[in-house]
Amino acid sequence: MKIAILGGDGFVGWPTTLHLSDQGHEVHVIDNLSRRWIDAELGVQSLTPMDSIQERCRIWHDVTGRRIHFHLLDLAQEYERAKAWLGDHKPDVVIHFAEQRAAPYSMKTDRHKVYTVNNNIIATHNLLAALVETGIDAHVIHLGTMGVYGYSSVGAPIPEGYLDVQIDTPAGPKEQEILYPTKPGSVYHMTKSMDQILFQFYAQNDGLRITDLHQGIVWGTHTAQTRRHDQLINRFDYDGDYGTVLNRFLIQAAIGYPLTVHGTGGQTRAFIHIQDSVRCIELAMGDAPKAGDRVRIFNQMTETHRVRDLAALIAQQTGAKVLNLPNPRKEAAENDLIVRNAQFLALGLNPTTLAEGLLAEVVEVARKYAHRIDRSRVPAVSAWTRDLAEKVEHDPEGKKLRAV
Ligand code: USQ
Repeated sequence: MKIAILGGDGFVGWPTTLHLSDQGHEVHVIDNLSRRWIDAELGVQSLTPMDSIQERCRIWHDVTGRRIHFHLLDLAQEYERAKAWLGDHKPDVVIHFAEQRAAPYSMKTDRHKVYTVNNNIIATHNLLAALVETGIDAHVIHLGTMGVYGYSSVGAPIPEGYLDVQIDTPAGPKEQEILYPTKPGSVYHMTKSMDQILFQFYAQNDGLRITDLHQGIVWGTHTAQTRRHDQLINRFDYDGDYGTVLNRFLIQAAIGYPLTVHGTGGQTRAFIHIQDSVRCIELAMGDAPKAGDRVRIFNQMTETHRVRDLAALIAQQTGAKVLNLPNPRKEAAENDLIVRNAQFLALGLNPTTLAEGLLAEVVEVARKYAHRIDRSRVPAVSAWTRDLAEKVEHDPEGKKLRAV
């Protein structure tokens, strides 16, 4: 199949690109390289040394003989070029990763909020409008987030996207299926919640065939394909804005930094290993909805964990210290989470869980590249409100205090 991967240079986009190219598909990466620009803005770099996208594609060709085609294009800002590209290439599948994906980055300042909303929502809408205009019947697979459901305790398992409700009508109670009510916890999560409405409209109005993957926190770094050459290595974020909790704890353990647990660490979240993430995208591709179907929604996660339990597990395995810090985020101190993921299991997903020994692999990668880590970028300092900003801990290691 001909596949366009929008955002194919990113943390999940790149391994997905390699995975699908390895399977013999014709893969086109469309990316504006914004993630690399944001590294420059923040003054951080991936823990792992990343080559340019052009060099990565060249190495892949050397290793496998397969071509990955790269197109520099900004989906949110270059609507006409994006439409022309789609019209010329007529992809069978469009996988949409082209969104700013960090909650803390989206909450840094008003400028970051505006950027995240403009980029994410316009990118999604540009894609949908261009598909309708060009008449291309591609299967759109979007990387959404578990965070659209919110992280408060509901008590009941979270279904895959839709909720059966009973409403009172003059003729008596009536059953109805609705999109699960969203409760985003950041501007980033809010944009993904709004994407859902765009998808619902275009599926119903124009018969676009759309799958929305509500993904949990991705952890790990290598996949079968990124392992094949040093220069195919995936990016790995550890900083306070882009690093996600489990990967952060693992690099913190590797460099003797205390594990930065926010508050009591009572938040329970959904997780998925990067290898399963790319496999799920392949499975979703093989199970496309038909024109006129409702948006197909999968919960793309394999297990749930409480943040403090993860910290305790890693501390026990590595001897790291655990530090409870004031939480820079506005979120419940504690939540429970039960999630349904039966659809991917039925399609043949065989989950890679924390128990499989891969935690040690990440610590090993972190130790190998530890010299590239800037410890001053480890603390998470983007606060959700002005009040919380005043309480943020900028120096969890207590370095400045010791110097005094
Ligand atoms: N946390 C800590 N210490 C840290 C970092 C995070 O305790 O050093 C806590 C946070 O307060 C939060 C939880 O860990 O309660 C998860 O934070 P995170 O940064 O790992 O994840 P999040 O901001 O939710 O975002 C990430 C990805 C996003 C994806 C989302 C899936 O950046 O793209 O959509 O995970 S989910 O969390 O299921 O919504």
